[in-house]
Amino acid sequence: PLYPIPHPARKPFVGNILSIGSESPVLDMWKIAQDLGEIYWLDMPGMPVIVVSSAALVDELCDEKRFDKSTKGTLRRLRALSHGLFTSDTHESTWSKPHNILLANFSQRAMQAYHPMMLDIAEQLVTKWERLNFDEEVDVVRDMTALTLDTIGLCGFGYRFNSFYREGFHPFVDAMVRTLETVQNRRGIPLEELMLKKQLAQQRKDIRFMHKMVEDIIQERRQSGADIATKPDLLSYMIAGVDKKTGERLDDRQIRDECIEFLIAGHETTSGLLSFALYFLLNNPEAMAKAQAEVDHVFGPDPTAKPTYAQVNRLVYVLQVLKESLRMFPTAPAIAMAAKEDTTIGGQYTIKKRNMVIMHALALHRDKAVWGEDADRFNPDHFSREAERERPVNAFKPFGNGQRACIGRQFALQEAVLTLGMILQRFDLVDHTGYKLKIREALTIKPEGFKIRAVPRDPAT
Ligand code: MNH
Repeated sequence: PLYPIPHPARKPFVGNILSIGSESPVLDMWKIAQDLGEIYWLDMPGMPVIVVSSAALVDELCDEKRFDKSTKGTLRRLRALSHGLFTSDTHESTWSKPHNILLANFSQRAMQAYHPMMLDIAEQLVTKWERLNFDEEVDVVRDMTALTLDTIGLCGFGYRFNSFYREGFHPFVDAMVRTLETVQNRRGIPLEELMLKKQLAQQRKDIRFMHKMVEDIIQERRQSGADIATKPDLLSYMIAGVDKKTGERLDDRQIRDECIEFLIAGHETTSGLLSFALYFLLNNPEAMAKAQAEVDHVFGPDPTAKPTYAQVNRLVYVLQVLKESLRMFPTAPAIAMAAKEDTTIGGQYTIKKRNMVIMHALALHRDKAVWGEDADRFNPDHFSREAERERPVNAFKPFGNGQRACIGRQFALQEAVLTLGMILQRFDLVDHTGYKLKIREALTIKPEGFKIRAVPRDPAT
């Protein structure tokens, strides 16, 4: 029915739901794109889903006059936990108000205020690694998750999850991970609520727990009398901020939901990025050597010196490494969009307003038409200044699009450059298991079971 858009063979009743496993839907969609090309559609429960993956067609999706973010499905279900920036539709005040209030606090200039807190957590990571014995290894995803979670907890609302002082994670994190899993397991098929009865009861309990904990943090902050001057974190900005358009502030419920959404949107994506970057550096000795030489040059000869904010911003090659990792494996590998009115793309494909359109960033980032013949090869030179200037603007989309793009992108890159810089400053890394990449997909993607050794560098070299 969506002719001439191609589609894979369907089964009676279930359509294409079996082509897309719940284990790795986005990777499955990537495989189908390799067979069917830049656009195809899937017959999914409730609606057809159109998957778009070429630079030429994605460029049209990025036209905000014609397309917008869609919250159908997973994001809509997440609203039981939080209804804020990330899960709202663009026309809702739960998007525009926090967006207007917070945008300045995520600008490049605002990052300086977070530097001491980011450094605090990054030091905990490298201290842990320094104290490992020669026969102990690093669980990369675990430690990167600890780092990003603790960083957003501290910069977000002055709370220490203290993940480097525990065996597992803080109970809040367990509740959040369970809730995200349950939300993702739902696919809108009949009888689902019955099948998931136990999980849904657990979810209600988890949500009550998370709400209460963040409400208490907000209340404590209000009673403490701390403000932007004494505690420059996102919570202070949200309490003080006024939306210039409406003259309104955020109420405590909205602030609570934003705090929760920073955790959801901000920690897995950044930890996946750092994990993939380490994976690629270990598999590309030349890039590793170049990155480490840059760090030595910028941070200076003392391997224990604390990097300053200005130094972090001079690590341009380290930033290229991180961007190239995000190109190869964007940790938020696909996003949902919809047409504002029925429209046509590629001069021939009709997109109805009710269709869900998946912008497949991972597939887009491998389009040889814009990335060249070496699109599948890790090469930080893809992000040299000249290469960036010459490439079409919408060829690289790890952070989503337009006004609905990631508000935390400078924050994530600042944190990632600082952390990767400090790791390279202090350690030589060893892939002692000869790790073979295996990607685990939840809402985001990560290298599963990736373990390394971190050998403290000799201060003399
Ligand atoms: Mn983040 C939106 C990717 C780090 C907070 N983020 C998005 C979107 C993508 C994304 C893609 C768009 C989603 C959609 O269209 O449905 N985010 C990332 C990646 C990283 C990341 C790849 C790290 C690398 N994000 C962060 C961090 C924070 C954050 C860190 C918080 C400090 N992200 C958000 C919020 C939104 C968002 C909030 C929703 C913004 C909006 O809709 O206005």
